[in-house]
Amino acid sequence: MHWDIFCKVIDNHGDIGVCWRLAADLAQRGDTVRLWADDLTALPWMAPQGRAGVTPLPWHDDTDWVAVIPGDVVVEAFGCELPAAFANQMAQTPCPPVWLNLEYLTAEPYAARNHKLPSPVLHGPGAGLTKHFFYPGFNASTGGLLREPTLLAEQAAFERTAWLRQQGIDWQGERLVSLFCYEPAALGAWLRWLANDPMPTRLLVAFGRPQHAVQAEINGQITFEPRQKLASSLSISYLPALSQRDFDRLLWACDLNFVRGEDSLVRALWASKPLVWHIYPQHDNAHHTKLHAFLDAMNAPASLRSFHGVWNGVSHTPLPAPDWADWAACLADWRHRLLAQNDLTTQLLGFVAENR
Ligand code: TRH
Repeated sequence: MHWDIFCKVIDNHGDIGVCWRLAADLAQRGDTVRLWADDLTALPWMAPQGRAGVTPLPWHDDTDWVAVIPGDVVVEAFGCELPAAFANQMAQTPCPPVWLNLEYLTAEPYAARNHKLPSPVLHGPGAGLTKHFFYPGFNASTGGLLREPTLLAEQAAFERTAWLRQQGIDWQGERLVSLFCYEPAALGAWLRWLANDPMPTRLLVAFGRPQHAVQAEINGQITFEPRQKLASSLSISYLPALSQRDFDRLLWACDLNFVRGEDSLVRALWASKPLVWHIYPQHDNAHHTKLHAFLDAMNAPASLRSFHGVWNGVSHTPLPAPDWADWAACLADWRHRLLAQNDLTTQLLGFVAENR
């Protein structure tokens, strides 16, 4: 089948990150995809090799949509509105494409309630067609999570020492912690905790906002006591922008992953290591409810819940110490349950097959 996926980049890398993964997964399964995005600048580092079967295309206001014949399936990602001329083209096609609105990931109950709901288009562009909402999610009543058919085998064959060497990381067997976050209020407290822990840690800091946040803490605000312990307990490596493929491997290599947004969270779930999620903040604090729903779905133990509360600025108590064993058991158990549900791409393909 031929797919058209439309993506508007709001900020950060999650919108294009999710769309690219979906497009690449569809292509791996034999379909072809045109990925229309208003900002393609992340793809050269995120997917430097590209993917046979996926054609990234710029989505401009002045694109001549009348010249574009719609594919079999059209996905508008995260409620981005299709170009009016393209939607009208869809309505005029003798056998109109399946039209899907792929929503943001949440563990809140409305995802299951609204999953696959039809939305007839009564007027305006695309009038006469019906689009359907497709909700990714964490239980069998939702569309599931992206998980490529080859992911588990690649993970099983992964060799951490060799990969770290390839990245130029001089690993001496110390604990590895990845950091991909916005600007968490508790970052200073976490760096101090690591610096003062007797077990040596290497913090692998993702490029961009996490690096600026760490540098702001280190330069300006925190003092590590005693000084020697900084040298012996905490070392920091600043990473370049990795491809999505290597970003996955970073998560597999670490003993604890700090992730954010949507796509890195899902990848950290598959990595099956303890994780801490920095949720994308919303102005009205709607992310607080979303965070609690996520922790409930995970069956998070008390220490993981309170760590998340402080990390996300929802509570203002001191940052608790990680409970490594409890967190690892919780994540391993959740991954096991999540693997029992069909992945998002399989579910999308099933839905399209039923609705064409
Ligand atoms: O960048 P994000 O914060 O994206 C966010 C969320 O998607 C949020 O829900 C959305 O509303 C907002 O964008 C607009 O986090 P996320 O979702 O994890 O996306 C990061 C992507 O970048 C993911 O696909 C992994 C990829 N990545 C790499 O490929 N290499 C890297 O080195 C890093 C750090 C990330």
